[in-house]
Amino acid sequence: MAPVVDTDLGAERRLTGAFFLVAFVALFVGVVTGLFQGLSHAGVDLYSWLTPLVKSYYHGLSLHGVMNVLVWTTFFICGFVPFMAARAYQRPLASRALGWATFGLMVVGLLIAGIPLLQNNATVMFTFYPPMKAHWAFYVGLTLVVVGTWLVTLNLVLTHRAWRRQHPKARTPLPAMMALVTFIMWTIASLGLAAEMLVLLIPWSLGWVQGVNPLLARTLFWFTGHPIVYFWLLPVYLSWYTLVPRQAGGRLFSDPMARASFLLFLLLSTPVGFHHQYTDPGIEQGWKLVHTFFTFAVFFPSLLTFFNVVASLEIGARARGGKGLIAWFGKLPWGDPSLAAQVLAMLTFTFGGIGGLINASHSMNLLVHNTTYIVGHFHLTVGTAVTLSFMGITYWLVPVLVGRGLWSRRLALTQAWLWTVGMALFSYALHSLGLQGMPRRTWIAMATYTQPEWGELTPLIGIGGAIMFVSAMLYFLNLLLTWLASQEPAPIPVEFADAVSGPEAAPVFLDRLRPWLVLSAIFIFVAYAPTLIHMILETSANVSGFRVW
Ligand code: HAS
Ligand code: CU
Repeated sequence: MAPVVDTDLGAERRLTGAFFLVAFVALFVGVVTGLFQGLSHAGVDLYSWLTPLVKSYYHGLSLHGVMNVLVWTTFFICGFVPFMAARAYQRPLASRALGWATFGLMVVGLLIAGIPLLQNNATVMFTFYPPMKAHWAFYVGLTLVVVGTWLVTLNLVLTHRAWRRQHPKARTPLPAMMALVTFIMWTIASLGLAAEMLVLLIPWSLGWVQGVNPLLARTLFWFTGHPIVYFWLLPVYLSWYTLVPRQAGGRLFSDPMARASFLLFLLLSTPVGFHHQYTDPGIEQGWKLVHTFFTFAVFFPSLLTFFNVVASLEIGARARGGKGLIAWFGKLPWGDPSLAAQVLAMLTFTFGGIGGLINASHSMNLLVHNTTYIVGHFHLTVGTAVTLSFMGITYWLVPVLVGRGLWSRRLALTQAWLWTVGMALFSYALHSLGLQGMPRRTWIAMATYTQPEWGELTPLIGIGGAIMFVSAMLYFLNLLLTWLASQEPAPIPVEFADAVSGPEAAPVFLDRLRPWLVLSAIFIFVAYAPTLIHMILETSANVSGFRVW
C-alpha cells in the first residue's frame, strides 16, 4: 500500500516561513545601510552621526553586501525552492527533521558570522579578499551557512528519489527539475568557496598558519562567485517559467526549452570565474579567453529564457484581448502586484543582462572594472531582477504561509513601481559615473580626487537610493500588516502553469542529470585545472594579514 502523503505541506509552510523571516531581517539591515551609502555618494554623510552603530562607510558597505547578496538571497532561496519542489512532487520533503536541522545550522552560522561583522571586526566586504583579514568567526560562520545549503540539496535529492520510486516512467515535474538543477549546480559551484575557507582563510585567521595566498584565494572565490549569481537567478527563473505564465492568464510556451535552459546553466555556470579576474596578474591570457567564451555561452540560456517567457506573457496578454506587435504588453494583469513586480524585474534585467555582456568583453572590462559601472550592473541584476522578483513572489506566497490575504494590493503595486523608478535613477547614475572613472568601493565623500562633473550625477544616487528605501519600508509594512492585521481571506496558492508544448514533448535526455553532470565536470576541469595547479605549485601562501579599517 502506498504511504499516506501529506499534500497540505503544513510543515513545509512553517519551514519556509522561518527561512523567510531571517531573509527579511537581513534585507532590512541591507536596505538601511544601503540608504546611508546612497546618501553618502550624494554628499549627505551620516557616518559621523552613526558611529556607535556603523563605524565607517566600509563597515556599512560590508554589512550591506553580506546581508543583501549573501543572506537575504540564500535564506529566501532555501525557503522558497524546496517548497516549490514539494508542491510539484505533491509530497512532503524526504526529511522534515533534516529541513529543520538545516535551518538551525544556517542560523547558527549566520549568528557566528554576524557578530564580528556587526562589531566591525569583519569589514572585508562580501568578497572578503585576503590579505584583508577578518575575525575567524566570520569565515567559520559563513562556511556553516554554505554547508546548510548542501543539506538542502541532500533533502531535494532524497525527495526526488522517493518520488521517482513511485513514478519510474514519469517526467520530473518542471518546477522540481528546476529546483534540483539549481541546488546541484550550486553545490558543485560552492566547492571553490569551501576550499578557500577550509584550506586558506580559516587556518590563517586562527593563526594556525602564518600566511595566505591572495591570488589563489581570489581565484577560488570567483570559482563560486560567478555561479552564485545563477544560484540567485535560477529560483527567479523557476517563478518566471512555472508561475508567472499562469499569473498572466496564459500558458508556458515551451516546457522542453525551459528544461534545456536549466541544463545549460548546469553545464556552463561555473567555468567562467576569470571574467572577474581579467585584470589579475598570474592567470594566463589564454585561459582568461577560455572563460570569456564560456561566459558568452552561458548568456545563451538567458536568451532562451527571454524568448520563452516573453512568448508566454504574450499568450496570456492576447487571451486577455491584447493586440498589436507590442501593445499586447499593456494587457497583462498589471493590477496584480505579484505579476507587476516580476515583469518590472524582467524589464530591468534586460538592461542588467546587456551590461553583463559589456563586462564580459575583455577589452571593455578594462574600462569598467572596479568602477561604479559594475555597481550599477549588479543592482539591476541581483538588486532588481532577483530582489524585486522575490518581493513579487512574497506578495502571493506570504499570504499563503500566514493564511491571511495581502493587506494592501495598492501599496504593493506602489512599492514595486517605486523600486523600479528608484533603481532606474540610481543605476543610470552609477553606470554613467563609472564610465567617467568613478571608483567603486570608495568612500567618495572622503576622496580628494573627485571630478567636478561627477557632481551633476551624484545627487541621483542619493535620490534613487532614498526612493528604494521608501519602497522597501512599504514592503515590510505591507508584509507585517498582512501577518498581524489583515482581515482578507486566505488566498489559494498560485498554481503551476500548463505548457503549450508540454513535458511529454521533451526528449528523455532532458530528464537525465548524469550525462550533464559529467560534461559539467569536464568543462570545469578544463577551464580551471591548469591554472589552479600552476598557482598551487608556483605561488606561495606567504602574505600575512592586514586590518586596514
Ligand atoms: Fe554579472 C559582475 C557578467 C548576469 C551579478 N555580476 C557582477 C557582480 C555581481 C553580478 C554581483 O563578465 C559584481 C561582483 C563583484 O563584487 O565584483 N553578469 C555577467 C553576464 C551576465 C551576468 C555576462 N550578474 C548577472 C546576474 C547577476 C549578476 C544574473 C545576479 C543575479 N558580471 C559579469 C562580469 C562581471 C560581473 C564580467 C565582472 C565585472 C568586473 O570587472 O568586476 C549574463 O548572465 C546576463 C545574461 C542576461 C541577459 C538578460 C536576459 C533577459 C531576460 C528577461 C526577459 C524579459 C522579459 C520582459 C520577459 C542578457 C531573461 C521583456 C519584455 C519585453 C516586451 C521586451
Ligand atoms: Cu560573473
